[in-house]
Amino acid sequence: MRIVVLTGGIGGARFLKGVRAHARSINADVTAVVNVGDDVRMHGLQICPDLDSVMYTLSGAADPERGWGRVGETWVIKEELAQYGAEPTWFGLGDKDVATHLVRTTMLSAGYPLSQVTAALCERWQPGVTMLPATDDRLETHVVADVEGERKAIHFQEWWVRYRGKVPTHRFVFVGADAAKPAPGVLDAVAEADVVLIAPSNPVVSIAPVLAVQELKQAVADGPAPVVGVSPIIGGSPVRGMADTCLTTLGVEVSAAGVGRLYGPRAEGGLLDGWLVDTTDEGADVPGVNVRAVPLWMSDETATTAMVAAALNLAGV
Ligand code: FO1
Repeated sequence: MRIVVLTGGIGGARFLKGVRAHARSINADVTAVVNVGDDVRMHGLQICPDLDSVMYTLSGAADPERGWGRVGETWVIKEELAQYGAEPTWFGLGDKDVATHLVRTTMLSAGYPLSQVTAALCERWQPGVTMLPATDDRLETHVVADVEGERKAIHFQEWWVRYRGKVPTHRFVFVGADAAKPAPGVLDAVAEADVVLIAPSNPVVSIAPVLAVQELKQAVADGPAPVVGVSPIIGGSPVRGMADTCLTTLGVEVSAAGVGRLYGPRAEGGLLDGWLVDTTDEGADVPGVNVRAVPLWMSDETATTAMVAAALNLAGV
């Protein structure tokens, strides 16, 4: 069996641990199609937060509290940069993490596409799933917000890290999306998939930038594989992060049903055949979509693996 997961962010990385565990138990292959909208160039380095969160989390190298960056990290480079007053000082680059960005930036500068760079980094980390960026092209999430007394578009990382999303926010723009093509292997993976899962990631800034790659979204919507999503909202709140702020900005109800309706039923041009919600959201109404309520707290890998089994069961695979 072939499982494809659309994913981004820290929650998505944690979800993938359960997907990998369940896949191993049924001898299935997993391909993670990972958001690149968070990617940012800082201090001359190309940083890919969601790809790195997946790679580090699946290889046990991620800091379990932060969910991003490396466990046992040191911050000498960050402190030295601050001593030079080298902006941005609000974005923390760990010393071990910098090595990843140096290798990635060197390979990108030599002309390797991000998908090949990711495969090269995974040689070391062996995540146990195939990791594909949604696109090798430039695609960046920018946020139109009122900051320092003016309305302007800032990079997602500045919105997320510097301002913590605590500024009047008006729009999310996926710069480059209209020209972005699916990375090599993505369309084949979707075409050959027995099931496509949408991870419980932030629907607005982690999943939407993946779906902004039009050919990718169309391939999922038109593909033969059943599509089952997992709600990132439990009992009206996101498990972590700022999905509530993001959904409110879009005028979408902050609920399991609201996100299910955002992705929409496949029969009406949307993506979903099935929608997994937490037991507290039993009865969530998503017209045209098969909704099932199971425990969705990813308290540990066993709980996450049970969620994945429920998702595949809902997909009928
Ligand atoms: N998140 C923070 O809250 N503060 C940081 O200083 C920070 C640095 C950072 C460096 C590399 C990296 O891969 C991720 C980093 N993140 C940081 C997390 C990042 O903003 C998020 O992981 C995603 O972009 C949102 O899911």
